[in-house]
Amino acid sequence: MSTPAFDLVIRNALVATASDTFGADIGIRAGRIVQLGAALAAGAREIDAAGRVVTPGGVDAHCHLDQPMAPPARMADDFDSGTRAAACGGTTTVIPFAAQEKGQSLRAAVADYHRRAEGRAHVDYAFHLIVSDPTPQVLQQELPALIAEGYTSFKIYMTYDDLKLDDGQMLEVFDVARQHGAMAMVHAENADCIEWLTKKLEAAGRTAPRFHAHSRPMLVEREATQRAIALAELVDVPILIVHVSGREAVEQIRWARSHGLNVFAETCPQYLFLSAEDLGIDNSYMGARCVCSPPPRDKRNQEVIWRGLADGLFTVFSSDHAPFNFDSPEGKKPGGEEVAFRHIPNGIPGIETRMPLLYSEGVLGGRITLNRFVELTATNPAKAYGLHPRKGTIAVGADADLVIWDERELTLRNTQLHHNVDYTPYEGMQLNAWPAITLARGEVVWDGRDFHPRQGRGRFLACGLPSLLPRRSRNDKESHANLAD
Ligand code: DUC
Ligand code: ZN
Ligand code: ZN
Repeated sequence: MSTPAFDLVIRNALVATASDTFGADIGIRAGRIVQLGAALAAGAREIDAAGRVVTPGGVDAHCHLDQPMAPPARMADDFDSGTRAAACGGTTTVIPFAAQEKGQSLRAAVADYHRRAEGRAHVDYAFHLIVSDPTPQVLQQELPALIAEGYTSFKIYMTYDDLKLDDGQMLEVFDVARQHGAMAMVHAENADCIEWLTKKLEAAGRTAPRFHAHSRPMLVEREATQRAIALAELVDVPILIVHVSGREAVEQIRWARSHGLNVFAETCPQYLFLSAEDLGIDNSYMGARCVCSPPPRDKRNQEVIWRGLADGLFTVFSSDHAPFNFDSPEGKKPGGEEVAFRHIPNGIPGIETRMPLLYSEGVLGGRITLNRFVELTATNPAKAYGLHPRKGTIAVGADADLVIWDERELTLRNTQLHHNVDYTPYEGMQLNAWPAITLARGEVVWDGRDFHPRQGRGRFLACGLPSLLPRRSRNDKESHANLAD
């Protein structure tokens, strides 16, 4: 008997990419897509996807796994549980953060993060860097060398005492991104405004979780977004504003785009499906479960975010999975106590629910097209961080990272999820879709009922440069920073 042409054939798929939807069989060999077409030859294994949509596996370009925290805080998910949950929710590539502590070299942060990931991941992963201490050594040597080695994106913070950069430092980091073609991601909230408001709230005894949202109103995000845009314009560098939460920040980004600036934007499920009320309408501590930054806003802001997803304003849709248990001294109750909002670890889980939430409410709810769903959850994040076309699309030569969708009604329960967190903020939500099968480089990792573990299956991906924009030519307009004449 002759050997089969493929290791696996997915028959009768309704294939959706960022640009097209078409019927095809998908032929897979050695973890890659090698043929797309009608009536492909037999595979060693076959899966019939008749009547089902097949999309690229998701690329979750903003999630936090096993990131070192100041004690007693500790993330509930590491690379084992985090990538398990990702796979079961249709995500086949994750990009968490190797975070530099002040005083630490970036190299040391990267080496430590590799140790945390090595041999543990079930799906492929790359790293963003977090630059919190841009010393001359970091700016002139470490960052350029790391970019060349495949760490081509870095996040900078405008808030959080242990992470924030001032405007001068932001300009320096942006300049490195410009010189080397890397992607700078910005957490845009004004630190001084937050501190001033927090002190006022504390003085008035307003320390329940819900006051977290009062301490970070839209204005603080709007101001920081505008400032980040101005700084990037000065340097003449593209930037990506992460976790955009509502109208006023969206307006700043629209302004920037209308003035020809390359400002990209990310949003997350919490800004579509949660509101400030989820932090509590009374002083209940249950609201700590939804404490994240920026905080969820209100219905009107949710609508603005939906519009931005539909009309192209947003480039990527990520989870910002930042996993802390609710009922834990390492999580939302530091040291076992119900604490003032300032001390509640920021972040909510969402790595497993990101794709099904947007498919259900966005695609099946008629708010975005199927192709836009693919663009936001897979293709654009792969392009923004230099992983395309290996990741983020269904094409000959791409990795066989695929989701076969099951359009059925279900009620979301934390007991059914695969993260290590003791709650989901979306408990009880009615959804209309969940992955029937997730394939990671041609292997079934999730079959709709069971997870198929293989720690170490996930490999580290060195990233290329972002490919959302054409490469700069030498004749491009010079930046304000170029003082040649
Ligand atoms: N905000 C962040 O900036 N990062 C992690 C989680 C959060 O809420
Ligand atoms: Zn952030
Ligand atoms: Zn984050």
